[in-house]
Amino acid sequence: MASSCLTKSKNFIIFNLKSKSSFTDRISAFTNSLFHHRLLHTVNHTISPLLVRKHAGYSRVNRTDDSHRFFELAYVQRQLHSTVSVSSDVTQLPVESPSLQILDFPGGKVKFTKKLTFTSNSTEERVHCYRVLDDNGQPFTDVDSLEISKELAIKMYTNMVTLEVMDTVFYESQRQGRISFYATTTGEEAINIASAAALNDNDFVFPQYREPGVLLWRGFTLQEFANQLFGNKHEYGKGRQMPIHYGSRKLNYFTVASTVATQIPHAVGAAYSLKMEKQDSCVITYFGDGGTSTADFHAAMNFAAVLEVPVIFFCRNNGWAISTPVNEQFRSDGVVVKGKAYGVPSIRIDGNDALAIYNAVYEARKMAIKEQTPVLIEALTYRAGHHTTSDDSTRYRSVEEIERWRGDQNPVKRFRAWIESRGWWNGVAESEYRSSIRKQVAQVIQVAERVEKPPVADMFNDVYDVPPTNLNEQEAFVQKTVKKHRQDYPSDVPL
Ligand SMILES: Cc1ncc(C[n+]2csc(CCOP(=O)(O)OP(=O)(O)O)c2C)c(N)n1
Repeated sequence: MASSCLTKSKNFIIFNLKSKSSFTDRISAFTNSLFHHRLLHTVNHTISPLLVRKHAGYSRVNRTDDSHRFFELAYVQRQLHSTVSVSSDVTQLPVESPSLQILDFPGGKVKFTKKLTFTSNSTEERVHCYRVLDDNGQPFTDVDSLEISKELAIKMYTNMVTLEVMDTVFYESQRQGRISFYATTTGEEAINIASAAALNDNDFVFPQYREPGVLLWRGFTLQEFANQLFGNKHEYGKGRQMPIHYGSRKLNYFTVASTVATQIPHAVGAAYSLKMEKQDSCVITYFGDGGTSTADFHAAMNFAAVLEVPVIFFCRNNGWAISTPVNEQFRSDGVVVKGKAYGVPSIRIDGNDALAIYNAVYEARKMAIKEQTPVLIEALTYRAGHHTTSDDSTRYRSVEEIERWRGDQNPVKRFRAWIESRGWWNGVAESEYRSSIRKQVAQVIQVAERVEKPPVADMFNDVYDVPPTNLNEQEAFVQKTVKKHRQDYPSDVPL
């Protein structure tokens, strides 16, 4: 009986190695027949090396199918062994063992299917967007349970207004030729301020470049912003970077690098160190929809998921990456679905609703720290300003589109409507506050403008402990050239 079954098994294997039909189904049918003959244990010990040997012969013929088939063979082999070891009475086994319906893969169990179906490239219904306030600033859901105090709400609102005013005045100063460059956060004020409000000051921030409001919330002064924009000697980067590349060691805000996405893997590394040190804090990194088209985003998401680090990936999906609209950026349902692919809990939120942002970041932070997990937030918003002062966005999108977002969807107006409906704010407070901030911003510009620039020598220090000779030579050359042509160089830059 045993030898006839062995012959049968050999024939079966040879047949299947030649056959183009589903190998797995045939293996399944074969093992079922073994159960039937009650000789599984005898065959099992003999069949394993046989399967592998036969397979080795096959692999020389067809390398592409090789790994597939090897996996199937090894799998069946393991299943046969485990079945025998589990039960001493094979008559008790069902005809179709459940273990043969499931692939016990190292990454988790997977059910087999007989259907040849590809996963869809799109979802019928897009992932829903969480919101708390409607377009008119009225509750879309239960606001009271969020327990937002009057003090917090006013602080959030006034910071949003400060950001708005700052943007307007600094933008104008660039147009007047007083600073070389600027980028506004127009349309993304709620993202900036409400996300910052939901964090703790000991959480680390790895920004892209459109999040100065997070610094503002943490106490970066208007003067500090202006010093950076004017690149004067009080600026922490010593005038080596373009305007808007803010940073503050004191406020746990890493200096803007503007490389769109390099901050994302850096954030994961920092979160990993927080995990190792068992800190009660997390990391947040901000990036635009354009940033998700880089390899850095994908590598960072995967690392974060596998290492289980407390990092919040905050994607400001503002519809545009300079002149590239999101529908030319990706074919997926935005960014939120990418979280699932990497095994990262994810949510899509209304990026123009301050309360939705606050609540989502607050909960994400709790999850990140308590469960030591990354979280992805996709905030749907709109870049209502030009990309930067080097851009004219009306060249690639309609004025009507911009106006619609500046009007109906304006996050500052929406939040104001809500605090006014609570009786916490009014028109008088509004105009007093705006005019006071406008004066303050004008004042810091005047101060920053008059402060001397960092010396030329600062271009050459802070990198090497002992500068290499070529750098010394370059510095000597610059000094000589500037001295020789003093009239061609700014007088407020000392040597
Ligand atoms: C690595 C890299 N590639 C390209 C650029 C040029 N660049 C600067 S901003 C930008 C668009 C980024 O768009 P997005 O990430 O959506 O952010 P948004 O400006 O819309 O806030 C590009 C391509 C860059 N700075 N760095």
